[in-house]
Amino acid sequence: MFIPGDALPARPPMSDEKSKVTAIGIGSAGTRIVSLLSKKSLLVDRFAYVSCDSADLAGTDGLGVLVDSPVDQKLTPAMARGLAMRDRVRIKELVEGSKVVFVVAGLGGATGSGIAPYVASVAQESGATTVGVAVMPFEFEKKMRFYAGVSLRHLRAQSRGVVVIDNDTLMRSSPDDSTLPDLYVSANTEAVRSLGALLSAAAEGSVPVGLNKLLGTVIRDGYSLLGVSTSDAPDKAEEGLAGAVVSLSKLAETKTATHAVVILSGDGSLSGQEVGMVVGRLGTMMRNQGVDVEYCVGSHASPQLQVSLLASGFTSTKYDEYDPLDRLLGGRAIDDEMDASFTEGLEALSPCD
Ligand SMILES: Nc1nc2c(ncn2[C@@H]2O[C@H](COP(=O)(O)OP(=O)(O)OP(=O)(O)O)[C@@H](O)[C@H]2O)c(=O)[nH]1
Ligand SMILES: [Mg+2]
Repeated sequence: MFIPGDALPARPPMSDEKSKVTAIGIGSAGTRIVSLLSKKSLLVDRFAYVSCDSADLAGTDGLGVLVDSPVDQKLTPAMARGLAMRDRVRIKELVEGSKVVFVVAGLGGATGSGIAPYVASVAQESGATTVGVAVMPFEFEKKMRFYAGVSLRHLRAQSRGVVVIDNDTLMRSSPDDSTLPDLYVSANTEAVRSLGALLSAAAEGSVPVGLNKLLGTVIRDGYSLLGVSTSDAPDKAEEGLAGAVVSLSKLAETKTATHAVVILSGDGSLSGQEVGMVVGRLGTMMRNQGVDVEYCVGSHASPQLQVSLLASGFTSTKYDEYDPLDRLLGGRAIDDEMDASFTEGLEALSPCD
């Protein structure tokens, strides 16, 4: 059982762990995705979790910080962040000694949106190269867009790069009558397949992208966006790649990307020629001959080919509209974190007449 504010279980000594890669899941979506990721064999050595909800931590296996929060109030992101600030020391312990930290959260709720940028700032301060992984709300969650947009801006400011994964992209293969928990399960499987292939260590039948190349793509001005697709057609490499480009084009103009990583996961029957075709054709499909392409190949049991496409350097994305404040301010900064230390949140104050 997690005790509020405690990091459990006891952290092993970190002195000899300078090259550690840590993944931290925040809030409900973040903890579920990182917990699933921890079951894969990856370049990640340490898995950790932060949430205001003990139910999120109950299913995890690793280091956890339960942020104590009032049970009688609906949290806002600013309140969640203010509460997490009291656990700074324990959060710092989660990232201590890490060279690279991935901070994973679904944005749009209170916990992930509020705490992910804070955890990223603590990780950056500890000297780790910090990468945010932000899962953006479903199309039907319009009310969550504002928090998600503001949090994405904060996460970007506190990280070296942000990988943005759209929940609508991930639920593409779910049947129409899926329940919300079903949608989450299939979205998480899809997210972990792509992230897992990106972060995989060398294994038989795989060509890992390598952490340096991955970070080289992700640490760009702007966001890295993920497009995904599957194919079992005879020309599956071509069809899968085209589908992934279409999926990406729903998030941003593919012709403005500067870097891309293609992630191919198949049953091992993919020929070198097919891989070469994918890498060679990507520029044409993205209407972008200048895009710099890396690739990695992972293996799985199904004959279906899964193609994920991570691209960065976009001049604008669909998420720019989620944060109208940023556009209104035109690059000028305001202190919109100022209510972080009020547990009541600004909306609890009486309006001025
Ligand atoms: N892919 C995926 N998305 C999820 C999952 N759980 C929630 N989401 C989405 O992630 C976004 C944030 O939701 P939560 O993660 O539930 O929010 P939270 O960070 O726990 O914040 P609270 O409001 O305090 O519960 C929303 O768009 C949700 O639809 C999940 O397991 N997988
Ligand atoms: Mg939650």
